[in-house]
Amino acid sequence: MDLANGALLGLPSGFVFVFDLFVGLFLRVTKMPTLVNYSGDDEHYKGRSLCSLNSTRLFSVQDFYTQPYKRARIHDLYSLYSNKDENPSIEILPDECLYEIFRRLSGSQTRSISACVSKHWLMVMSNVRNSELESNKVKVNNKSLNDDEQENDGYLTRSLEGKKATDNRLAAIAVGTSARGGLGKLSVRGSNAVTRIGFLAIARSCPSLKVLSLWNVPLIGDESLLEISKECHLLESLDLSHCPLITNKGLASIAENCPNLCSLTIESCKNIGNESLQAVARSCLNLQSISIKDCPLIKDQGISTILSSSLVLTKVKLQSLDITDSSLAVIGCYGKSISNLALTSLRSVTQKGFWAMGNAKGLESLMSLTIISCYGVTDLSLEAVGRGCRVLKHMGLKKCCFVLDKGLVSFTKAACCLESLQLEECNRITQHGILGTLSNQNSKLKSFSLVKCMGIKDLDHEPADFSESQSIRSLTIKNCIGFGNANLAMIGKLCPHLHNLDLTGLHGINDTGLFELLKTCKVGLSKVNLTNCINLTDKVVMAMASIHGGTLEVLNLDGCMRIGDESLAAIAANCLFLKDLDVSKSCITDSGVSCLSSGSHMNLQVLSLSGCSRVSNKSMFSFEKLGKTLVGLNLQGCNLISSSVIESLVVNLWRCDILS
Ligand SMILES: *[C@@H]1O[C@H](CO)[C@@H](O)[C@H](O)[C@H]1NC(C)=O
Ligand SMILES: *[C@@H]1O[C@H](CO)[C@@H](O)[C@H](O)[C@H]1NC(C)=O
Ligand SMILES: *[C@@H]1O[C@H](CO)[C@@H](O)[C@H](O)[C@H]1NC(C)=O
Ligand SMILES: *[C@@H]1O[C@H](CO)[C@@H](O)[C@H](O)[C@H]1NC(C)=O
Ligand SMILES: *[C@@H]1O[C@H](CO)[C@@H](O)[C@H](O)[C@H]1NC(C)=O
Ligand SMILES: *[C@@H]1O[C@H](CO)[C@@H](O)[C@H](O)[C@H]1NC(C)=O
Ligand SMILES: *[C@@H]1O[C@H](CO)[C@@H](O)[C@H](O)[C@H]1NC(C)=O
Ligand SMILES: CC(=O)N[C@H]1CO[C@H](CO)[C@@H](O)[C@@H]1O
Repeated sequence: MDLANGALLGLPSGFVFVFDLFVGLFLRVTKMPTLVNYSGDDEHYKGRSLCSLNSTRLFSVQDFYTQPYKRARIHDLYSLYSNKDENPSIEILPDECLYEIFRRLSGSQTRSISACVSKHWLMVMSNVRNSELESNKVKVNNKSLNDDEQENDGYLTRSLEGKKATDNRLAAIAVGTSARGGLGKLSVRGSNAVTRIGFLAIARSCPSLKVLSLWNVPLIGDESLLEISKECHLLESLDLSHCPLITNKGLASIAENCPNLCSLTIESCKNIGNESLQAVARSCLNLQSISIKDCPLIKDQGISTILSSSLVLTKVKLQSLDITDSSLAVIGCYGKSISNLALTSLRSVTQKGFWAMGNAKGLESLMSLTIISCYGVTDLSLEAVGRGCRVLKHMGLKKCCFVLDKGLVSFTKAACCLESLQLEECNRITQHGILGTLSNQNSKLKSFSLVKCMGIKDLDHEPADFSESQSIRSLTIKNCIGFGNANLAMIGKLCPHLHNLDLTGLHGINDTGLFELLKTCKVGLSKVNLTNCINLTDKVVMAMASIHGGTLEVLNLDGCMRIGDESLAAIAANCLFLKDLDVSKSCITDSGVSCLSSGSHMNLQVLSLSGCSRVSNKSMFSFEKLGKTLVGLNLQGCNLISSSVIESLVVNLWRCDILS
């Protein structure tokens, strides 16, 4: 058809599709057959009111609609449009009219194309509700939505960040996604430009929106949330961070209109207070996850209401809030459904609060508890928490400086289901606390981790009375500067069933201590991380290779600067199951790499040699041999390997990811 094909007529393509659209609209409105099928009969516009017309502005269009419809007319129109002196006539249509026209467009592609015509059209188009699209009316809405979801296997997602986040973009997203099952997830980050207009578009076009996340959008206020709440009743997750203009009004309106809300995150929103949480508590009976951080107006009343009224709440995170002991008591009484709880920097909560939380014994589903920077955690309150949380499996304590050894040991005795315990920067915990924790025979503890606990010193004598742990499989002692050889040897005796060992950054241990541990392990070690254990030498690595070579799968010796070629030779000879080896910043040379490559039974998949300044391009042949199994090779900072060698490796080892 020549009319639709502007190229044939030598017309600018922009003009043609506007025109095309316009003709299409006309036909649609007048219910005429398509132009291709034009029968030649004159038909008249039946005078159906398009919208509330502004007669002065609409005159010429009315005129056009009521004219006999003939090919000649259309050619007149061409000349009309192509006359540059006049405004394109279609622009004289009032928004209401465009709106009516746009909602009759069939097909998402047509709508998207029309939205590209101008900002003005885009804005009008984006305000057409999905439910108002003529082409959608035939479908049963909820059925088709569900089908689309399944097709997409998740949400249709759009993220806008920084300068890219504007109202026009939002409007374009609104139009572009409306037909594809609808936008499911929208996130806007760090924008000063988006306003209510953009959210109005999203709200109208995306009734299926389920996840909305707004971070650092300082100009967004309640109006935007009001628009969303009016249309997007399926919203399930709302995440607001650094949105200072949003107040209780906006959040309450979401709460009242979006009964499916199951996840709410509020961070650094200084105008959101306890009233909106009360609204959430009243209306959002499906709320399963709540995270609130650094909101000065949210106080005990808000937290208590929400925690005491929800029956399905499973995840709770509270950080830097001005709440007191009473909130914790409420959590302890009513938090029956909570399985994950994280409490951070609650400065006004005292020992009484944590004690009450445990003693109330209501936290009957709590599996995972993390407490960071809370001075209220003391020996007394920690033990109460251990007794109160009967099914607790994972516990993390960080920067809780009032917990002593006694409290730690009685907590682990009381929390009889505990499987993993992580302590970080708890500086009053000493070596005695560790031994007490590990030598508890009834414990189910599988994994124990100590990071930067500065109170730990080396044992001066071995305790006379201890019992082996039957359960411990994983042990991490990381960056504890005082931890020494005697501790390590003792741990070996206490934990004979270790599989995984991480001793990152222990400068206080050397071959002597590690060798003791290696000897006492009854089952083979499979993952060993000795990153930055600077005093270890080849001797202990050779011992490890011969004792644990049959089980070792991952070995990290990054930064063990005394380790060299002898270690690699022992590894090549003994560690047949090793998959991942890191000897970065060690003093290995080409001959070590060559040993590794001739260990023909090895099946190494990842090898890291970053910063090995003595490995040169002589190793090229070895790398090619290793490359038969390698999927990752790190050669960063190997200054003796020239770029031409790297290039040739990249070509020859095309299955392997090479970092250089
Ligand atoms: C013309 O219209 C008739 C009925 O309106 C339709 O069956 C036919 O397929 C159309 N032809 C073309 C070429 O579109
Ligand atoms: C009709 O349009 C004209 C020109 O755009 C405007 O001045 C006038 O207020 C409009 N009238 C109504 C009733 O909207
Ligand atoms: C949605 O679908 C369900 C069954 O699939 C039906 O019972 C319900 O009435 C539908 N709702 C609407 C608004 O069409
Ligand atoms: C580890 O090495 C440093 C210096 O290399 C030394 O001062 C320290 O005594 C060594 N520690 C042990 C336990 O060998
Ligand atoms: C390891 O350090 C201890 C001191 O903790 C020292 O007595 C011992 O000789 C060192 N062993 C080796 C092999 O350097
Ligand atoms: C070993 O520890 C270092 C430092 O904590 C860490 O970056 C690395 O991922 C660990 N490696 C393995 C294999 O666990
Ligand atoms: C090996 O490296 C040296 C410098 O480190 C370079 O001069 C030489 O050309 C390299 N050999 C090959 C084959 O790339
Ligand atoms: C008990 C309590 O703290 N209530 C407060 C809830 O928040 C509003 C302000 O947002 C306060 O006025 C209430 O006192």
